[in-house]
Amino acid sequence: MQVLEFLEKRLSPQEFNKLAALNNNKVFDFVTKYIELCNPASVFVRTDNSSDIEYIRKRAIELKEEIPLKIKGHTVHFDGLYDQARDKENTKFLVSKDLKGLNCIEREKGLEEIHKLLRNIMQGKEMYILFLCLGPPNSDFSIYAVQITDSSYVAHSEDILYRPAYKTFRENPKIDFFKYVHSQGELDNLNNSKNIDKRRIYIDFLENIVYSVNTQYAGNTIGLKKPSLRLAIRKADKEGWLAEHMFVMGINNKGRKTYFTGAFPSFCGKTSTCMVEGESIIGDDIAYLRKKEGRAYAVNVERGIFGIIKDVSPEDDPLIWEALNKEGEVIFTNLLIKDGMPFWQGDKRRHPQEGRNFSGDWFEGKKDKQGNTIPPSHPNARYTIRLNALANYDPATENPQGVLIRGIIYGGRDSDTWPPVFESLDWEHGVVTIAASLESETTSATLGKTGIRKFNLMANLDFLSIPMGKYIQNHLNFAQDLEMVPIIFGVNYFLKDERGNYLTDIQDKRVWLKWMEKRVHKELPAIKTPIGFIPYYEDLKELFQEVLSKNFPKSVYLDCFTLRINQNLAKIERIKKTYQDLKNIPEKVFKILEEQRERLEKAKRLFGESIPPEKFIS
Ligand code: SPV
Ligand code: MN
Repeated sequence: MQVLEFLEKRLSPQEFNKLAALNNNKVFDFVTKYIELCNPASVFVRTDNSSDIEYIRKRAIELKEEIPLKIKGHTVHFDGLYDQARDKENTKFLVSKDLKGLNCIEREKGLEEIHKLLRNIMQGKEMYILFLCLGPPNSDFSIYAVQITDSSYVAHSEDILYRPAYKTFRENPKIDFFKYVHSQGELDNLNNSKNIDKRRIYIDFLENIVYSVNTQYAGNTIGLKKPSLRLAIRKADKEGWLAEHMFVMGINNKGRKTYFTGAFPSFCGKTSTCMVEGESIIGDDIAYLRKKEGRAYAVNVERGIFGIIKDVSPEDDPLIWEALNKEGEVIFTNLLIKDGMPFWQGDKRRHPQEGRNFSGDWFEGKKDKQGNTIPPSHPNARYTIRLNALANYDPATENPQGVLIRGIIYGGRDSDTWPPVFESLDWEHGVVTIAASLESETTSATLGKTGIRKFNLMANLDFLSIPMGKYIQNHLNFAQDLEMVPIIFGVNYFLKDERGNYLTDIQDKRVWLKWMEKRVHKELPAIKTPIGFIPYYEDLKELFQEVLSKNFPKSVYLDCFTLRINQNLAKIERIKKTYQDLKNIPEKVFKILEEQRERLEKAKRLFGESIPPEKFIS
């Protein structure tokens, strides 16, 4: 057997035996191909054993991919100055026929390019091979994966974020799996990917492989994170389930726990929602949803969090703060380090004037080559922790059956249109006017102008790997044979008054969550408006008192929930235009948008452009 002979020659006896024990030809072929091509000096095969996991942690420090910090178990990793986020432009699907609306490259051409970049790229380096699982092990939700990488930081992060699966591979020699090949490429004197101009993330559906080269940022490199979401959306489309950019959380009410998922574009409060005090967290980023016996269930694909650290403070995020300040495994990325302590934007502490950050040695006023001031900590700086480091971790995360989903929340950054919380009229209305109409305003954390509204259906646009019409149709279909249909809600934490002041506080989301939980159980009435159901003042007043011990003035309620007709009409026009420009959008999308437009126009004729909730009480 040629492949095994090759592997025996290239690997040490110990590593070869680990691989050979899998008895899996698909694994042998895959790793052989990329050992031959990338040509590493050595290969390490990670089993589920703690000594193997420890080896990767140790290598990350030896190779200076991570620097140990003062608190035991804490390290920091820096990505290069120009490698601080997902590279959308260079993330492409390898296809034989262009998929309209998606960033594509002709498959043969893309494969040739990426294989050329990979040739000898690991010369002198160690290759790590990991066997992992997306979702809880031994679950019908789960997808298995093999990651090849030359970065010990990537391998270490994947251990924090995903469940190990070497044992499952060994027990199932015919196991099917997603495949990932990553290389940081040549490194500069700061240990950062040097050839950023040749940064590529190429996705090949035909083989279920994602290639990632000349980059270190986790959103580009960690195969099981966003690369896998793109492969999973495709698989879900074929098999009739949903792969979503969603958190999963339990909302508590006197001993009752009700599970919700929630989709928000980046920087819109997704992680901070599922981590609020008093509730429980299953996951903060990616969920798989399946139907079983007429009900919708979800699992978290991950077992850890790669969360934005900006604005994490003891007052606003006490649970994250606690997890980030105690002993235990934490990888901080792209913030400021001084005397072994991390500092970040919005941590509400006095900052040192100098230290080490993602630009190397940093000092106040340091500028990049373009003359822009380099901040001490990047707006997209992050922390990586295990979910079970959080006080509100929900052990149901590991349930292979998933959790029963009763509500789905969508939210974006919206200064003037949606109220802080509302409920769709029914599933299809929610899919079309909330999920598929999701927009978010740009922030200073992304390149370009701020305050520009960007369309982002289901907060999943960046990861869509099938045509948009098909994706929406799958959502419309999902509830068809459900007996217990989850209720779709919209939230907006960013609504402003006419003077530009936020109308709600950061903690108010805790009240919106409780309102949604009670609505799912039909315990509260609501006011029917043209865009959906909104809360009664009295109910919110009581909940504000109960949850936050806070008075909720009627004037604030009116500012928040007065229906802004013109803004809602303008939104429908924008969304209609977006979909009209695309092919094969289900007719139902236009029909439901049109019905909503008519309801809004009628209300405008009766009550004007700005309609307080009481006008809708019949
Ligand atoms: C996001 O941007 O949605 C993230 C971080 O969760 S990344 O891994 O970059 O996708
Ligand atoms: Mn995400």
